[in-house]
Amino acid sequence: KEEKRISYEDKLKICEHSVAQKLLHIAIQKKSNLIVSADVTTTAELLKLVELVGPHIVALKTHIDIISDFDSDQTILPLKDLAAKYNFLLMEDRKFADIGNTQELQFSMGVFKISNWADLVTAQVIAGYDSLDCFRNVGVVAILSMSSTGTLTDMEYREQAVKIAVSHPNVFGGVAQNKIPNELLLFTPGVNLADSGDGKGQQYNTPEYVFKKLETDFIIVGRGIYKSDDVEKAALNYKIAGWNAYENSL
Ligand code: S5P
Repeated sequence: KEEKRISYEDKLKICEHSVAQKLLHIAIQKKSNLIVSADVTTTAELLKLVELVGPHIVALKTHIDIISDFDSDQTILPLKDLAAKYNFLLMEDRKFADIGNTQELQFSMGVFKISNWADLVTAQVIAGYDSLDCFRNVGVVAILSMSSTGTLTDMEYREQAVKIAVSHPNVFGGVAQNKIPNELLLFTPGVNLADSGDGKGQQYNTPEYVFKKLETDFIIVGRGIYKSDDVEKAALNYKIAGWNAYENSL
């Protein structure tokens, strides 16, 4: 059954999770649905990127384990300051995929101590409903389907994954390349205005496509922005493209 695309204002009424509420308020305030994927590998590159894109984004998505010189004082403290200064959330794309006890350790221990700073995290649902119980005080975005060629997230998997996502109180959204129920926020990576793929299995769509066809709520853009010659201009372009695509899809 086709569900009608609804506005961020209407989503505020049905997405009750506190992190969903924060993201939606920021989106409306900043007129942005852009999440930058900061897949750079040093603290200096990360902080420089954030200074440029911070004003234009609702959240910064990190893969904190690719930062070669990670240090919680040097990396996380300034990142948190920038998040407060520019009003965006920190999304750690850890894609947890283990039993609850192991995920609990990966979430709060080790060098990254993700639970100390992330507002939201991504998690696979492959280990089942109970595996997600450990993510307290954080919002979980469930990986429901993937953007890469040959992904195993077929329709049967997606249906089961969505059941977990809508019923688990820690989960407020999903990463997917397809429509998902309105009570979840939809995050769509694999967005690029210039390329259709990266030669390594990634597949790209345009903002226009993902808002109109998938009714997405947030676009996730990595190389389209951080590899650009003018990073700030690229972020602004994607922000405007994303916002126009959202408005056109209403
Ligand atoms: O299905 C997915 C899920 C995710 S979270 N496909 C993805 O590409 N991602 C992530 O989005 C991926 O890990 C990367 O950090 C980002 C896409 O980066 P880009 O450079 O291809 O835009």
